[in-house]
Amino acid sequence: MSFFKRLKDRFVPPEENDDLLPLEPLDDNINDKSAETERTVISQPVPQEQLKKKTDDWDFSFDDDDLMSIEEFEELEAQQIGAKFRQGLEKSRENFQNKLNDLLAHYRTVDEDFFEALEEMLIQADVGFNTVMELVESLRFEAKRQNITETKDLREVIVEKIVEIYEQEDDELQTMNIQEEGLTVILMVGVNGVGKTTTIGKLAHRYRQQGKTVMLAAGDTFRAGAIEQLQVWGDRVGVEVVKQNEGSDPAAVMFDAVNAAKAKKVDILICDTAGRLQNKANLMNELQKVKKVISKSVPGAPHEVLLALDATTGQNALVQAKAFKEVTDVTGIVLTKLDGTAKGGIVLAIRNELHIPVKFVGLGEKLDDLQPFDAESYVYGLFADMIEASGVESEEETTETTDPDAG
Ligand SMILES: Nc1nc2c(ncn2[C@@H]2O[C@H](COP(=O)(O)OP(=O)(O)OP(=O)(O)O)[C@@H](O)[C@H]2O)c(=O)[nH]1
Ligand SMILES: [Mg+2]
Repeated sequence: MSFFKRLKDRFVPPEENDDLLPLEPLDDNINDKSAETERTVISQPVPQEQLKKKTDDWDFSFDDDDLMSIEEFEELEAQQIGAKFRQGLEKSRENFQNKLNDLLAHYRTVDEDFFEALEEMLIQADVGFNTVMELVESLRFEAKRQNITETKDLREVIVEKIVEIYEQEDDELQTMNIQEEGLTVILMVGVNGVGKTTTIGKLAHRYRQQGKTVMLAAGDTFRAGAIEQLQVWGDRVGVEVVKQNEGSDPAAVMFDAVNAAKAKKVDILICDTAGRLQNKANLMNELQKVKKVISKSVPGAPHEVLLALDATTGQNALVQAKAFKEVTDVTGIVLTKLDGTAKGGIVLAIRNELHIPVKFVGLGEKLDDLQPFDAESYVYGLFADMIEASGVESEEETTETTDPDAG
């Protein structure tokens, strides 16, 4: 099966399923006050102890006539994820798709001029110099191997190579290190304003939806209003926030929080920290102190140190990541505000040049706009129209197929 066809089958709902879509958004914008009031009526958070008890006693022996099968559920879920990436990457898609189509129209034959123009296009989309060189080199090779002479026949190969270049790194690291037994501690770090606190709120929501109990630690004692901001998220998602006064020692907050989480047998503790500039040594050292306090109370913790990077800052995000990587073991990146940039290629640069997996991407400001990163969902978001149009096109061109394995 062709690569585009596979993506299409995975993410695009078949015609007859149209009545199931568009899917209801899980939640509304935090700034939308009217929706806020309405939501509190419909979805009062269940107290966590109750939730835990409830999921423990669940009775699965009900009549299953109205239930969808696991396969149907997974299909619907994939389509929902596809729709999220499609929506969140709209700006980048306009950029990537249009430019690629322009290139293919301008350069009809596969030659050095075409590859150079492609390199330039990808570099402008923040893919990162080294990654672009590697990508285009493998395209040159593939074009030769498959004897592709017309650029239009390279379209699918280009998209496929993007996935390959992302996935060549170790796959195991991609998933979150969530403990099956006992407490998991997640530490969120990053410079000011990148979206740490918002991401914590979204993450807490995600884990709550999976039936886990969650607690938050208000480790940003530095910025005025930071503790209140986290508390708003805590109230919204229905999870407890451990906090002290503004100006207190963040390591002391973490100490309290870890002990409270252990005592209450919470599944996941997510710790907020103050935004810090990567070139301020004292603040960076403070992170090490916070980490030490956590690991003393829970051996092996923090299980994840997530670095939030703002996708709209482009190559600067790479500079930040390098600096944080030097002082602390960053286990994953949360790339926020991907919806706000047309240069979504930054994902590839991060993965390929830093060797840190992008674990989540922020695709908007709503609660369910934080999605686990997945290379295929990402390229679907970047090239959705092209992918969706692909079958139709090839039906028209069946006689012209260049795939040596076809027929
Ligand atoms: N569009 C969009 N906006 C986002 C996303 N993630 C965060 N934001 C916005 O980014 C702004 C800053 O987010 P915060 O969560 O306060 O950032 P922070 O890193 O905690 O900032 P400090 O506490 O000041 O260091 C807010 O207006 C968020 O709504 C995203 O994925 N997409
Ligand atoms: Mg914050």
